[in-house]
Amino acid sequence: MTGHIEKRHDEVDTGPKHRVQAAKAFDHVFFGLRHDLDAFEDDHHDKDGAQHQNDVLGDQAKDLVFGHMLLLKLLVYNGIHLGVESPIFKTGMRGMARLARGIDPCAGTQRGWCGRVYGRKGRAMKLIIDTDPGIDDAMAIAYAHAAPDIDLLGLTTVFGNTHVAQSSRNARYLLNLLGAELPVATGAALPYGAETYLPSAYVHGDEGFGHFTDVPQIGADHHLPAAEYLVEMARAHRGELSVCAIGPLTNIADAIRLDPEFLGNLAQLVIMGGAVYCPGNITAHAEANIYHDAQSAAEVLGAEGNIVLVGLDVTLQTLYQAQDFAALAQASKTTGGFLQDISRFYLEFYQNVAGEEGCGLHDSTAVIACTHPHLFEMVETGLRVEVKGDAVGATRAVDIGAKVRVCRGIDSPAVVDLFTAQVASLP
Ligand SMILES: [Ca+2]
Repeated sequence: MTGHIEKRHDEVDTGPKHRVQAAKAFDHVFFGLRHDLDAFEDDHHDKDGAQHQNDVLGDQAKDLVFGHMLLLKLLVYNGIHLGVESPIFKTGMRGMARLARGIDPCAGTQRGWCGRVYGRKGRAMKLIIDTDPGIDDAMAIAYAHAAPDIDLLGLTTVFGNTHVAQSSRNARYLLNLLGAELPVATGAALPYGAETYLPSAYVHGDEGFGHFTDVPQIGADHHLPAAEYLVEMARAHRGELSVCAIGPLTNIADAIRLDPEFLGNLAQLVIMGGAVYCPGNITAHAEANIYHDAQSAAEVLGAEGNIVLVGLDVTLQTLYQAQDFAALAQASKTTGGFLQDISRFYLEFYQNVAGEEGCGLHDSTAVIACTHPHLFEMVETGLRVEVKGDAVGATRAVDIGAKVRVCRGIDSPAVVDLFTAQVASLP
């Protein structure tokens, strides 16, 4: 086939007959590829329908797609010469354009030839993000929306970077910007047992989105409170739903308080929080998400379940710099442009307080850990969360209690590249 295509290129002729032939050749290979990928997918599902690990399937599928890319590249190259017009051809072209820019050609493809295998949403990981948007939350949500291996089902909001009402308003605004019609269920306004809460406005701005403070109210919240929504969704998608918590853990603890089976019903709970083998960021001992509701964190991390902790041990190794945001805004005018705008405040904070040229991709790293655990080195350990005293919010490895997988190492260039590739594919 390859030789045939190369020969076609040698005989290049822009007449209508050749255009039709080239379009047919392209469609022929395209449908052949689709057939192969379908067979591949079917072969990689257990007889009982259980899905293999997404990361394994994703990597193998990606290899397969890349194997076909050489052939497709020749077709596309010839198609350009011949002026082929075909909707399928154009879908392939977008993938090729991404490849030419060094970006995963499947990035953001939800339908179409490579999305079919690498991102068919029906078989992608079902995910709910519990969030307090928040600048790096906005980045993480944009990533989850873009990633073809994630089926984002909804958001639950919590106090944290801002008050919970603003978390929900910001979440709805962001989803509207992304063109994602998803439920937003509002959760806890206060840490467990607390009567007041004061957000750290110096990190994420007065209302969560940096200098952008007149965020419009768009849409309405889901009728269920966050914890009830989480419990219902975990029951409805028993064993299939992942939850990624990227704010204080109050909603997650509330869900466990409502339904002791909640964690057991989840495929996994991935938490951005903690600093097990490194210093904290809000105090010398504590990471902010854990610190803001240490009691809830202690209950969640002490419970039996499939829990992954993505803390400062790894997230501070994934710095995202001003030039990264600029490149993102260049590739993705609406989403990348928005993230660049709101990140200015965040980058100033990192510069002024930490002396860092760039911000940690905290929340996005946790979302990436849901689908790409092979990019992390994890240790299994019990955890104790200090709930009072000077070290409140500290997360310490202990030999007793329920086991949590703590991320201790990370392939940070791969995580940063993945984030960029997916978000850059958005409008
Ligand atoms: Ca957050």
